[in-house]
Amino acid sequence: MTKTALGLKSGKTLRRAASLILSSMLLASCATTTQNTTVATTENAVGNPIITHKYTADPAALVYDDKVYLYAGHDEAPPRHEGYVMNEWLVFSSPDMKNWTEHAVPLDVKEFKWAKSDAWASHVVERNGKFYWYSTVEHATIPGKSIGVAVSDSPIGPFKDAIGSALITNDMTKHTQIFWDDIDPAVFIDDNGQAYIFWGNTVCHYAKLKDNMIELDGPIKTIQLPNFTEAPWVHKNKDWYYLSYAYQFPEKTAYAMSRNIEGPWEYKGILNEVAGNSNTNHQAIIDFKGQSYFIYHNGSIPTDGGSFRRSVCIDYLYYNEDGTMKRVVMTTEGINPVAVKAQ
Ligand code: FUB
Repeated sequence: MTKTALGLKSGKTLRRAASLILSSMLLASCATTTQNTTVATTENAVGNPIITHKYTADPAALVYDDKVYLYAGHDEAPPRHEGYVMNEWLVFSSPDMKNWTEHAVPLDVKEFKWAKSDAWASHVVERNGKFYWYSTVEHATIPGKSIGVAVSDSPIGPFKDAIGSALITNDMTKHTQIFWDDIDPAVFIDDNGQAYIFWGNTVCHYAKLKDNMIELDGPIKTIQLPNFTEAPWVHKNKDWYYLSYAYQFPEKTAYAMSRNIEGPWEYKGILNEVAGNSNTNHQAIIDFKGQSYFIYHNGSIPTDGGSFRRSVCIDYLYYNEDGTMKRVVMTTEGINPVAVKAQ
């Protein structure tokens, strides 16, 4: 384990502190275990960030078979290091959004032999019983960031490179001069089975995917969105498509809506404010058991948390009657009202 966060909840009850100490001892005793480690129980899961023994960033979530799978990048930058150090991705699962189990590391940059570093933002989707993990990495020979795909028969992996080369490289997108515009994939499968991949930094790109999920199907297009920085996420609610994204820098989250996955998209405003102590925000949006959730990261873990040592948080998401989304209220107590009452 890279870090425990006993200091995080200081000021709460002794009982709670004792519970945290016990949990940390349990975590410490599991330090060399790579399989199915319970990282949070009803006792200590309440509150944001939801994971405190490791720094986790760029959440993506998948609802499958009555469970939520949370995929995240692993921020490994040492204290005071101002830059991303990210070599692997992590996976956690939960039957109830409160109790989270950490599984063995499912994917490492080294799995992509053609890549050299940077396990940046990613997204996992399921199709026909297979799980496809779209991952941002730095390409070893084509200058710039790129997107690879790994595949597994299980949502917790292990995942293997599905292509043996990148799906998207910087030389395929000529809309900007920068080397890091091909990041942050988000895949959406429409009701008619057509899959799309969205991605980008400063420019929002999208393209169709073939049924095999590992080839683009047609041209790369762009979407004009005000102050688009990065981190697109597409979801559907009733008859509306939503495209949320990181807005400006430091990042808020903004969103647009459309009746059609291919647009036109109408900008609707800010969904989430700048997340505490982090210049990035990186949202995922899911519905689970009748409730909508907004998953993001902040830099709130004392003393070393920050923009390069981030932590995943979850808060509720609500819709208005007209389909627009209410602004997210970021909380420290998180999404467990029963346990909050018990404090
Ligand atoms: O984690 C590295 C980068 O920071 C991600 O790709 C962006 O979305 C931002 O969160």
